[in-house]
Amino acid sequence: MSNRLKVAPNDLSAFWMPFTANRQFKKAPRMMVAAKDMHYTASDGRKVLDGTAGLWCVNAGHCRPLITEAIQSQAGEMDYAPAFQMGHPLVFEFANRLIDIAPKGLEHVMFTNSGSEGVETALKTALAYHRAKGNGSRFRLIGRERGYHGVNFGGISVGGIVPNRKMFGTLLTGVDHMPHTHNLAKNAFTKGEPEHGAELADELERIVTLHDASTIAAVIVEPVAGSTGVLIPPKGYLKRLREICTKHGILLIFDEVITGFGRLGTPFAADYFDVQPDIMVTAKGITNGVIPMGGVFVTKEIHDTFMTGPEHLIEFFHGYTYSGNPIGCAAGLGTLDTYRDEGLLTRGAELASYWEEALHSLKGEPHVIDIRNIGLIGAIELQPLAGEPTKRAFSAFVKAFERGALIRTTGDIIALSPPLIITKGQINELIDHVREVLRMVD
Ligand code: PXG
Repeated sequence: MSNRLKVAPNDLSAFWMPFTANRQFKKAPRMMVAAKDMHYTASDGRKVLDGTAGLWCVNAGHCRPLITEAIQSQAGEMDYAPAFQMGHPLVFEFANRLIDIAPKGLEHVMFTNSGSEGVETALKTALAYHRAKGNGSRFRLIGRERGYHGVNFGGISVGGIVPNRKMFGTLLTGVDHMPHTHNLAKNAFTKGEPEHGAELADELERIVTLHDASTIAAVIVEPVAGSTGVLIPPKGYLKRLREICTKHGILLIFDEVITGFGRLGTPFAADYFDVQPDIMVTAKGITNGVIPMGGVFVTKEIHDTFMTGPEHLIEFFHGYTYSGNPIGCAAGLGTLDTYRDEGLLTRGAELASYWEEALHSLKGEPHVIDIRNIGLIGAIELQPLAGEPTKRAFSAFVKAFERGALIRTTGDIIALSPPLIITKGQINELIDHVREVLRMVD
């Protein structure tokens, strides 16, 4: 470790960091060098409580033995096997284990290497499905304002985060967006699902009327929007979206990249809201964030639609060199074993009310204009500094890190999503860190 602790700032120029203020970071780097369970170790030796499960992915906590051992042993046994026209046992075992816990109706899974690739896979599957059914006129894809579906062209096209889109030309054509559901005037400080806003699902009817259902392939939403600052669906909203999609023959895609694998206290958000999507995108928690991987789940109806024609022909011209690679599958199986042995896919339900009370105890602290929560997700929205949006929350993030807690900010919203192994004592500790930094920042 001693070597790793001595990273000098003038060594930092080669790496162009993702979604980072590079110049600011490189002047005052924040480095992690080790991790175990609920904590990181920073490069100055301090322990940092992980309030964000890395980036919403380390659901079982860090460096868990079953996952580490599975990767180590697979790396020595078989490192890679070709993914096209060849197989290896682990990928089939992993797929079966995933389908065992998947929401009802989702019976097949394709593998990717990230959430962004999962989104592209889902959108392409939707288009190809309709075409295979003889409905090639269904080419439109509908997303939502403030949606985040990764950073590839399909994902940013259906996504609704302006800085992620505006630099990149015309994007996909034939895309439309529903309005987001965030409404502070009506729903501020709601615990759990907000009362107001289910009627916003009817905006999909308006879009259908505008374009005609016969042109629309799919609607994609995050059941709970994460990256944009934790937007929790109003009561009844997702069920209404499902009804409208079904009525018009439109596929409903749930992007469960952050909600999948126990984040809401159920295995998936589809279970929590009792709404069945046609396609479900997952990543992050699928391997506890340890090996890059994603899984795209589809119904039997979608899968079987492709399984026609001569058997020697490839049914779907899509896939990646590393789809279901052995070490990723080993990590995934170790992850599922850990979730199962420790009951982590439902542990959030036991902690949710404690988490909710702890979070909402921040009401009345400086700058706080909203607090929202669901499962083991929390958000604290701050009044932006006049003329300097994002600065206040970012300064809270830096101060929290210095004090020993990792939080995440987006805009002027603090988002919290700890590993599902967090204890009540650690919830108190995390919230106390946030309380202290709110009292410290300008
Ligand atoms: N869909 C959703 C809903 C996501 O949250 C992606 C797709 C893309 O996944 P990949 O694996 O390609 O990054 C995501 C990713 C944050 C944060 O702090 C969220 C994500 C990534 C990084 C940071 O909110 N979500």
